[in-house]
Amino acid sequence: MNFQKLCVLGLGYIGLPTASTFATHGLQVVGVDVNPLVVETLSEGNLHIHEPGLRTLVQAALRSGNLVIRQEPEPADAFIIAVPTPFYDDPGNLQGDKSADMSYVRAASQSIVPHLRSGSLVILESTSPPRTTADIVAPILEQSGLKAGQDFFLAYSPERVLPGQILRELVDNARVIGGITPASANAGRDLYSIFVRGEIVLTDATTAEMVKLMENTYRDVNIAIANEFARLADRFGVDVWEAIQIANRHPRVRILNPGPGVGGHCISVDPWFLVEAAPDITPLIRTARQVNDAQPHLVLELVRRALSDDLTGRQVAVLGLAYKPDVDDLRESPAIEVAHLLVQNGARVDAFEPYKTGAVLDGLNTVSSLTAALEGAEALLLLVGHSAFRSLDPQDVALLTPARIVIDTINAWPVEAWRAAGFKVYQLGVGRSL
Ligand code: SAJ
Repeated sequence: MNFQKLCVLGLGYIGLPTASTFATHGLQVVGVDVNPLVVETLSEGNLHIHEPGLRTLVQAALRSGNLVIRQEPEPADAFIIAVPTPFYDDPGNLQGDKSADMSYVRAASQSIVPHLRSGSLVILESTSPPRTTADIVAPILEQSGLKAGQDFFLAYSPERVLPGQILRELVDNARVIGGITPASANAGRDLYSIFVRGEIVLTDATTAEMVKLMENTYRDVNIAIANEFARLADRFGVDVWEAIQIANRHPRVRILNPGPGVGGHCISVDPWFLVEAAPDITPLIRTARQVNDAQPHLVLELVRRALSDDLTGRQVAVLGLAYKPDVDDLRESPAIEVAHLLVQNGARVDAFEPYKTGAVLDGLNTVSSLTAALEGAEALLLLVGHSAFRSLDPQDVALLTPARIVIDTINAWPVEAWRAAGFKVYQLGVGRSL
């Protein structure tokens, strides 16, 4: 198939890089966002999100004239839906499960209906529960009078890029394209092969939906077992980090890292799509989510232990608020939850996030420098493995703070060096203070 004009609905972390990349590869692209503020910001060449290299790419796409930003879709040869599928705590669910909000996917599909033509291709990229493409998107698009798979092509293609690496991974990663018919999958391949250099794997739409959810659920469950090992190690006086390192010498064992919890908008969310779709057959996936969600409480208990069971009025320097190392993304961050829990339990928190020094967070005192976090602190709590924190010299830190207690939740700091600098070290998953 030959494509000249493409409409991308949703200009977030995925939609915007995708739209811009197609535009710089010669396609006429209409980038659509329902938020007038996003449309205005982008039209002026500014960005509402942060991703390395994205500003340059968007500006190049706009300058070439191939990318235009609009609030409404237009007729096109292909449409890509990349809108959010957020999750919310379902008050009707007594087990505390979460539910997906598919209203943006529905609304985006609806907005395409008047512009759909015979021979058009529609691709859903938003992470969605199994069968969304066939059971939700197809019936909406068929309100046009055209039949999915017969008159127009319809496929699901998940994004699998890592925040911080989006521009490179968008091009280099293997891409799965699941068509509701084989011809739909082929049409999807023709579109993405305009810029994708990774392997393009074709399958059916529901398999592609499952693949995406399975990838992130697999990771979540594996982090959960690491977190459970940390609890066991703590109880039995074992150093979980040492134990994992030894276990991982086994050729078929690859245990992940325990930590303060699982954050971000993908791994902490996607497993719920499977639980919600089939609650009766997903006890393991649900439990893994609960284990990972409980980690911030374990960190709270560790800090309590380090501060002799009394948090009231104690000043804690919280190092890192992002959901993972060397990104500025605070979404679903367990570090933020830990900081809140400390405050709720009476501690005075100075939180420092080097990648978002200006962040204003409800109920949290954020400071704009490491020095500000350290002065006056009684304990340092390391929550995120940012390179700037990993490379701290404990001798230098000792000069900047009265604190002589450090709590390392991610095994980033060499215990001996910190001890030599006069600190008492507590670690997540280590059954004794050193
Ligand atoms: N984490 C641990 N222990 C580990 C590894 C990670 O506690 O051993 C934590 C991190 O600190 C973080 C969370 O898990 O809070 C998730 O981080 P991540 O780096 O594993 O993944 P994401 O959410 O940044 O990106 C994932 C990727 N999926 C997989 O690696 C299977 C990415 O390829 C997907 O595109 C992305 O989710 C997505 O969009 O779904």
